Amino acid sequence: MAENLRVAVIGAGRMGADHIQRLHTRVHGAEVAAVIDVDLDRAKAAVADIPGARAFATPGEAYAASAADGGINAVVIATPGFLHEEALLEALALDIPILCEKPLTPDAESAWRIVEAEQRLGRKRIQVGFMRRFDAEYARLGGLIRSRDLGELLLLHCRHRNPDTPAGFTNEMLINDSVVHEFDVIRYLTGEEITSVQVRLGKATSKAPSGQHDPQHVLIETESGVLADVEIFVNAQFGYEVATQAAFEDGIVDIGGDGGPYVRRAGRWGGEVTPSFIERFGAAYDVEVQAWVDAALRGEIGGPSAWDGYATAACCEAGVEAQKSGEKVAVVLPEKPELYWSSGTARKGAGR
Ligand code: ISE
Repeated sequence: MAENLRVAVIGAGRMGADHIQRLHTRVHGAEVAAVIDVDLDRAKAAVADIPGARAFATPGEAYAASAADGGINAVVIATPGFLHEEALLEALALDIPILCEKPLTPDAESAWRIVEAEQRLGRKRIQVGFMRRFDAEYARLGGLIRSRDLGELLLLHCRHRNPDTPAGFTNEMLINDSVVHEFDVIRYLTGEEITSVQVRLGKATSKAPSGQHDPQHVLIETESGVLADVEIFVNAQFGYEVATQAAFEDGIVDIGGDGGPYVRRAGRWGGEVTPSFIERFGAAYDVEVQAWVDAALRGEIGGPSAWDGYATAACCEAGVEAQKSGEKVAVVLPEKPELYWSSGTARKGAGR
């Protein structure tokens, strides 16, 4: 692999623009070589301040230009999920490192096609953008669980609150777009696959757009019987909160509470509520992208794999079915392909 990753970013929307800035200004060992967006003007605007970076309307055009001059040797996919499969297959065919924003693809069947394509290639090229694994507090909690300092982990209580939802955010997206992170992080923390999902719909807020039942209560079980409950509340008004409480045999651990500064002024006390996931997870995104770049330069991936993307897609499918039926729905996975066995966890385990 060359000295620097020359990255094509596909999609210059909110997440794409964020990654472009990150790669351009904060990440070492990589540069933005191209930005691709169906809205060519948006792509051009995104590269305007980046010397040498080019704008294209399609990945095909960018790769064709690169075939002549070798301008691109890695790709970040930050388009909406329904466009991921095609972009992933194109990049896999080029055998270049890929960082794909979550979800890997919108459903388990298409996610499995990606897993199969990567197996045919014979090496892991895809890292999925589950950034919570790179958040310092989640990482510490993961370490505590693995160390067994507090005994066995028994329960996880997860709060996932957003101030509001963008236009077009459907009821299924509470699971597919938001709870998907909890599925991944529960798998990461426990090192186990999720075996069932149930969704309970209680009293709903009047602040949700029509079609959304908000909040929802999601109940999750893992292979060893760890129970996790998730409050997903995406029109919570007050601000952004992603927090978890873990109950162990010998203690309780909380992560994700509001951080300082804690200000006392004119007879009052208080601080600022985190406004959105960009502020809550900004540092985690930086660590994630740097880990991807560092690993890509060694010919590896530096985080969650296509298997993790597939397994969470299967959890999401069960979650959406559970939303509709109210029943506990089993998550049944095929055996993890050998390509994704890690040295520590062999056949089993959720891609730690
Ligand atoms: C959004 O896509 C994210 O990834 C955020 O982390 C999550 O909190 C939000 O619910 C999603 O819509």
